[in-house]
Amino acid sequence: MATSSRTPLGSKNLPTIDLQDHRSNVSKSIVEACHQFGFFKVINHNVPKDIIEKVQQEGFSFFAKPTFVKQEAAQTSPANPLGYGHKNIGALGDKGELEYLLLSTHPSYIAEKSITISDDPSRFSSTVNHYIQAVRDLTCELLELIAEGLYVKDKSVFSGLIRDVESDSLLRINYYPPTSKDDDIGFGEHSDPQLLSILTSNNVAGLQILVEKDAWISVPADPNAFWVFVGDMLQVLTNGRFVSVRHRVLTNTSKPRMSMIYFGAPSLQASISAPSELLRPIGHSLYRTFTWKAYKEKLYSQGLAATRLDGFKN
Ligand code: GA4
Repeated sequence: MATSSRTPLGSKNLPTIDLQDHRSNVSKSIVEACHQFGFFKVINHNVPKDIIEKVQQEGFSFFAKPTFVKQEAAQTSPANPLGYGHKNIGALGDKGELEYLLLSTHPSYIAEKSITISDDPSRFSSTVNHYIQAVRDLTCELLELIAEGLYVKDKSVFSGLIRDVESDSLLRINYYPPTSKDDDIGFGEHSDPQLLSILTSNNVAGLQILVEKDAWISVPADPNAFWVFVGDMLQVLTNGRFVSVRHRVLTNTSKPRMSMIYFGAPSLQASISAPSELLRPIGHSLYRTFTWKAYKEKLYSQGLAATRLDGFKN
């Protein structure tokens, strides 16, 4: 893993993983990208294009509805972050120039919520459920490749957390309308708390990742690819080998951007600790063992931009 001989990273040479490549190359390159940047692009994945486009269409038709209709799908209380949101992110005053749907990935939740989201709830549920299954499979495949590339014996040590039927994974559909000036904050700087996040968008850019202090890199739009972010939990599970990547979204004046992000999370009760192989060479865990539920509680007590893992160090 080359950290010293870094080529300066720019929008044109972001790490790209071709999933059709040889498996051993793929796992090596993913580990290297996660280690250096906590971020990479995936091409030639198996998520069917029509499934992606159908979810996007569902998103566009929902966000085009009148506000009073969208409010039907809004959160029921500040303690419940799920549902429709407009400009408010979390309950502590973070703002962004967007509208969004934040959904649990459980089919029963999707079925119930689809009644307030769509005029054709069964079409909405089946479209979204198909998409969730496909991106969950992609996330699990990537987590297995990561385990392989890190020489962890149990290849499903990370993916098993996401495959758990009680996994707390989320789907977020973000709609950024054109703003009166370029480069307003669409979604402010933060790291994702889960293991891996998998993002795709329409053909409108706006996403930026932070590679070094104050060095923001614009990520070009590519509707055929997924962008993958290392989250805080994968930082803990790799005992700090990977660091969760900070990112944000800026707006533009001309076209609406729509992104869909799947956040692969453990179940609330899952306890988060690195597998023994990854305790070497330091010989101990950098973080104390905690549950995803405990982390989530902390998460929602702090603002979007917080660096939350500091409070979980050993
Ligand atoms: C950032 C990543 C995901 O979008 C999210 C966000 C969550 C929310 O919108 O409810 C949080 C944010 C995210 C981190 C800090 C807290 C919680 C808003 C916020 C201010 C769904 C998540 O899991 O954490």
